[in-house]
Order: sequence, then C-alpha cells, then structure tokens
Amino acid sequence: MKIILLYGGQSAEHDVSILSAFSVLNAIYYNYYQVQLVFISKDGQWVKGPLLTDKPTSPEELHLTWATAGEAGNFTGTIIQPGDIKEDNAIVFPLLHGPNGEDGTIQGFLETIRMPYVGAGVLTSACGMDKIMTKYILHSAGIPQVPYVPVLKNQWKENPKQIFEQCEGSLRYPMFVKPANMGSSVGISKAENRVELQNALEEAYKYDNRAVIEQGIEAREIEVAILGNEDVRTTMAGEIVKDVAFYDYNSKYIDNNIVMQIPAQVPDEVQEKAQEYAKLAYTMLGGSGLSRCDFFLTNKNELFLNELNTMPGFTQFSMYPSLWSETGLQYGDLIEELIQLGLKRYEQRQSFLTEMK
Ligand code: G1L
Repeated sequence: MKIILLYGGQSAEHDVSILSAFSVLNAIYYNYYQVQLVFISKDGQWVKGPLLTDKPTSPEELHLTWATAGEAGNFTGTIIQPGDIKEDNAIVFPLLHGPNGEDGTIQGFLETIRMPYVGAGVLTSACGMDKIMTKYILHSAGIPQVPYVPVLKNQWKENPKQIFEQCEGSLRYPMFVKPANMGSSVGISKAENRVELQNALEEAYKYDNRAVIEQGIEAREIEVAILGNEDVRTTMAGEIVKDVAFYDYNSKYIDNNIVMQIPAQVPDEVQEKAQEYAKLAYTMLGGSGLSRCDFFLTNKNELFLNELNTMPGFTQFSMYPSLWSETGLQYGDLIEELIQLGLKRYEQRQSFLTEMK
C-alpha cells in the first residue's frame, strides 16, 4: 500500500510541517508501505517527489526542488496539479493546514477526489479551526469555557460603543482578542482598557472578519490526546509547564523549548474531568482520527476547555505523540493506528454513498 505524504504548505507552519514529515518518515513501517512525497511549496506549488521505500536521511532533503539544477542534497520533483495525486490503493497523510489557514479545505478536496486520508474530516477540521464555532458547540454540550464575546467586523464597525458595553458588561480586563480563525497564530492581543481593546480588535480584523474577545485568566495549561472514530480513547492530561523551576525532572519532555509534564500533576478529579470533557467535545464536533484537547486550569482547580486541535504538533517529541507513548502506544504504532482509522472511515463513508444510489 502507498502512503501519500502531503506536507509543507502555505501556512506559517510550513517548517513545522517539514519536521513532522521527517519524524513520520522515520517511523513508518516500510515493510508494509511505500511513501509518495508530495510537497507544497511556500508559494503553493504542488511538487511530486520520489517514492520512498526507506527512511530519508535529513529534513533538508524533504524541501523538494523542481528547477533543473536542484539545490544540492535535496530530493527533486516535478510540478503537478493537486488532482494528480489520485490513485488506488493509497491513503493520504495530510500534514498541513490549508492555504491561508482555512481548514477543512484539504479534507474537502480529498473527499472530492475520493481518496482516504488520515485525521479529522471536513466538519471537525472546519469547526475546530474556528474559535466562535467551537465555542457555540461546546456551550451547547455544557462544557465549561472562559467567558467570551463573539464580535463580527460589521457589528464592530456599525456600533463600537455597543461592543464596548457588551464586553465590559460581561468580562473584566484584561481581555484577550483573537481572530476566530485559528490558522493564524498572529493577530492575538491583550487589552487592559478601552483604547487597547479598540486597537486589539482592529488588529484581529486584519486576519479575519470574525473575532472573539475572551476573559483573560491566570491559569495552567493541560492537554489531553484523543484517538478514534466511533470508539474514542483518551490519554491522561499532560501539562505545558510554564513555571519550569517549580517541577522536578521526572517524565519531563522538551520540544522546541516547551517543557511538558506527563501526566500533569493535578488532582485525580481534574484528570477525570479533563478526559470526560475532551471525549464529549470530540464527539460533539464529529471527531474522527485524532485531536488534541487543550484546557486552562485555575489555582482553584476550575477547568475551562480552550480548543480542540485537529492538527496538533506531530514530531516524535510533540505533546500529542508523547501523551500516547506515555500511555504505551509508541509513535510508529500510533501512525499505523491513524492509517487504519482513516481507511475505516473511508470505507464507511463509501458504503453510505452506495446505499443512496
Ligand atoms: F494526519 C493527521 F494525523 F491527522 C495530522 C495532520 C496534521 C496530524 C497532525 C497534523 N499537524 C499539522 O499539520 C501541523 C500544522 C502541526 C504541521 Cl505538522
């Protein structure tokens, strides 16, 4: 069977994607799979590279070139149209955000050309990527989250005074202003007063015409890994440690200067609640494949769900794979599991379609 590894892409996470691709390529079981590299350059070209039957030697090699000369040491490829990746007996591993960070787009494209793929489907990818959509769904499921006010650009333009009053009526300063689209890690700012709130909104609207204003809180950050289609499994919560000096070095992981503590040192009730909310959020958002569920935890042990990330960091050292390896599922087996889940979902969807004929 063939795995078509789609990586690179036009988002800010282009380089992260290449590193994750390298990690995945080092863990794939080459006795079962061949891997077709498909690289998306920063300017959006799709480049078909070699068919790998063994590990690459360095991440740099994965930065495909297609000029006649090619940069020394890199694999070379040919420019293709996206639809050209279609083939039988293959599954796509999309390690990237869609162009401009609007997600669900790659998934929708893969549905359209009828290719199975790893990870969340269209609905979950699109909703998980939009902070306002996520908040509405979590609210209807009764999952606690920090107080917030959703503000569309038009509402702000038409009546800024009303927005100020609405925010100050239900939130306290400091507030955090964020573009609704999580594809952009930029455009987020903190506001301590009206003037800053105004500037923060203007900044957020450079990236999206939907923004959300959140109550700023003092909190720790804990994360749960979720895996499955209908049968949903979760790990223990791990913590993104900010106050590093406070912790000892047991079961600490370091990825890109982020220190992780697995499991998070929190009361059992908090562990249980986090896993329960993660599972519920995943189910309500129609999750399949995987997600990482992120929470805020206050010093009074109040838990707030912050986001459901359908495209978590995915190098061997990232939080999501680390949570699973600490649970007994090693990186290579995790990848195999994700492939099987992608194939099962595809077969199920195909059977839905045939029944409608
Ligand atoms: F394919 C999976 F497993 F669903 C998948 C897809 C994308 C896992 C993780 C990611 N993550 C990303 O694409 C990234 C934006 C973090 C760059 Cl690697």
